[in-house]
Amino acid sequence: METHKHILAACAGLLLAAAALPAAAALRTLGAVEQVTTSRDSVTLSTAGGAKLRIGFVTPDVVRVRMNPRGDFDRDFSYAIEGAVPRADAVIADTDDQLELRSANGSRVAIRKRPEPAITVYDAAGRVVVADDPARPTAFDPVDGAIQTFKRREDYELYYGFGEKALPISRQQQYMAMWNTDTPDYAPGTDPLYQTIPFFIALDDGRSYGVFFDNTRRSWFDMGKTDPHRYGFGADGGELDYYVFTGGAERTPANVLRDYTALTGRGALPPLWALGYQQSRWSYMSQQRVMEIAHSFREKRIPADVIYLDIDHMDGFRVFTWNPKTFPQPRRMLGDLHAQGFHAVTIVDPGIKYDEGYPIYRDGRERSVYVRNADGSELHAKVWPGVCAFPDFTLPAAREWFGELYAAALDDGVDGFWNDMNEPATFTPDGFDKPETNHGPQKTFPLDAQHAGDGVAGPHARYHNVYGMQMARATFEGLRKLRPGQRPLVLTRAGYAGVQRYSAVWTGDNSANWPHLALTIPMLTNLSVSGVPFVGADVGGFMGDPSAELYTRWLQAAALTPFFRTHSTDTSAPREPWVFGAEYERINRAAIELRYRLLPYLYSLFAESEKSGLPPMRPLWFVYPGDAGASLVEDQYLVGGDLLVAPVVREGMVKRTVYFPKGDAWIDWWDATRHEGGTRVQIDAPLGRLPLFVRAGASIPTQPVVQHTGEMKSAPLTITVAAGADGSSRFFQDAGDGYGYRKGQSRTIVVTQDETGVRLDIPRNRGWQRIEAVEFVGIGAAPALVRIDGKPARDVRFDAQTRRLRVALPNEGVKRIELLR
Ligand code: MIG
Repeated sequence: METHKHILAACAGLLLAAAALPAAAALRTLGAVEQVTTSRDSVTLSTAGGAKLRIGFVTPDVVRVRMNPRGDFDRDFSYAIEGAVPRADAVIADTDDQLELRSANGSRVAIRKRPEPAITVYDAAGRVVVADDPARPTAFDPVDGAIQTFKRREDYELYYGFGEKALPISRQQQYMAMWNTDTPDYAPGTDPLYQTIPFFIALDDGRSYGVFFDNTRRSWFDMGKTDPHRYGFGADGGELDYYVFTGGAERTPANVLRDYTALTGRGALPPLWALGYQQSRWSYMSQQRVMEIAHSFREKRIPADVIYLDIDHMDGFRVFTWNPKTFPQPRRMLGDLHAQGFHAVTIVDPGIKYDEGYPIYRDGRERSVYVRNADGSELHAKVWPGVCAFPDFTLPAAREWFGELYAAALDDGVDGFWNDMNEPATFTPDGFDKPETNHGPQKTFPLDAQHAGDGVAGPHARYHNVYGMQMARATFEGLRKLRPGQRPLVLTRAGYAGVQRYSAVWTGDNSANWPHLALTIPMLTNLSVSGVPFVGADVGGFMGDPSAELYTRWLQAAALTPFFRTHSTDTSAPREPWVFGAEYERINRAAIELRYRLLPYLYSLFAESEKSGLPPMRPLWFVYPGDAGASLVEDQYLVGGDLLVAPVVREGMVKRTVYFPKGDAWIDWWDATRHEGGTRVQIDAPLGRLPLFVRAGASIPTQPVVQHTGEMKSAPLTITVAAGADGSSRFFQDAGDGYGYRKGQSRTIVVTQDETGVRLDIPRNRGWQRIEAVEFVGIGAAPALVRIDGKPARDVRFDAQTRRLRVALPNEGVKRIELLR
């Protein structure tokens, strides 16, 4: 905190005395470049002030800049990046005042040598991507090690990403901190929250670039708040190590995200069941209650796949135990759940009860896996079980040890795991007599606690932000080893850049009010474009009790978000989809059914995401960067490229305005009305309706309602074709779990639409969901004749009310369907 104020004060000082650094500032600049060493891919510079810089290409579209004020570089290691950072050759020119690096595709970096180093990155067309602000040269604090850099800012440039922020969709003119924090009941605007993802995508005039500041200490971004003409970032210490993603020749956000996730990893395809509806609360207090809930879902025919067991399933909150009184037969309970098509997820916190009678605690101590105080003693802090010790997840042996602890739970039949409290969060110690604030320093480990740092031991200040991610990693890697044939479901509250390699993320302790519902869209879309595809918010709002209307609207809004779970706090009223009365129950069921009808599409998007890094949930600007009308839309989202969702997020509203992005036309899912791109239209949204639109030209797989994903295998698919434009779509099918899909055990179906109908390319079916029909939505009237591979189709139905034309396929060998007027 101190350092921050310090740097900000220095900046404010700079504003007053623009000519030179004021004497009051403890910040020092680097000084002129004195020595240059070049290699095939980078330049290494020494400055008059004793700093070292290295600038080079990672790929022809990605630049890496490193600066260490202390004259030498740290170990080149990153928790965000798996393996070594790639390097790409550059053509380097060194003249008297300037250096220039040019990549294979023409992107360039120019480095001015005097009076201070100033770096400008250009795209292949010669346009400036990122430029150091010469008025605010890169600087450091020689006393405490803080570092910072400022870039010039264009007036209309917008910034997205930054992981998990309770802020409006674009973060221009915002100041944001990065320090993983347990912030229950956070108000919109609260910063920081649980996750640290120091990456953003900029958008100006239809062109994008990205910046990733890879520093695990407390860091900050000032995106033009102090001065609209510049933005900057810095950290309390460490290196100034950052990447500039130029976005390639097209300068698209998709290219930026592809390159960022090529570096930091991509979320793997989850097991199909994890995309079903999930029901949670803190806590279902007994085995019997859990079974009652499961039965109710099946009896009321509300589809669901997963039930969560929060902290009360444990014996005195000791992780990896069961409460013998309330959960006396966990195996039987889990077996019964499985028999009904449910999967179960249990919570696992990092705190291990300091209790000599608890074998896991003793084992951990004997193996020296716990975090230590500065004096070398075992760190103890209070959390749910009382005083606890905490595995040091930056120690490989601790990760391995912790990962193996999941064996017993898996053997019992638990299917997935939920890592909470891993910011890490702690309770205030006994006798604490200061005000308890959301960001109080007592809420985590002391900054000088000792971590192994995967070979570079260091204080908590350095490793705090990766603690949660490394816990999720321990869980993920443990599960992969223990059940190599199954895809893990891990859910984590805290994380750092790259967390997507291990886990889904939920947005923590949100609240049961309308502003929080509205906030889910900017929060989840920004997390998505921060490289994390599997994201969700507690449906209904964790803290407090939603009205029936709020819960229903929330369920609808969340029905097509990647991670779809109702969850609530311990003191909240029951919150299952049926508790608000018959009318709401009917509407809530329909919202969940919609999810299941579209699940084959959603699943396919996850398969695509593993390959491309593109998230299933997308903000409008990301898909339509050239449409200025789309850039600040934060009450709508896209699912993949083909579905546009416009939930009602305000109380009492039964109509809402929907913006249709330019360049495509959109067909109303419910009544097939066509809307042209670039228009803003009032849409009816009675309580029972989620405004939903499909892009003309797109084809998406849909299925009949199933009660859980286990029923999908025998559920035949319908390809829903949004008529009115040419287009080609593809979707993916496989076994729904395991890794066969990485060895070719999957198929990709391609549907191509033109003026006369569709062409189908359906590879041989090796046990996947059968395709039984093609349904055209958005055609004005029934065609005079429908032909399948040249012959009149036998089974054709036109529903005049929904304007859907359904054509049954005699078999999967069909190649072409023609609609003749
Ligand atoms: O101190 O496990 O965000 O989802 O229900 C609260 C109890 C601890 C915080 C999580 C919440 C969970 C709760 N946990």
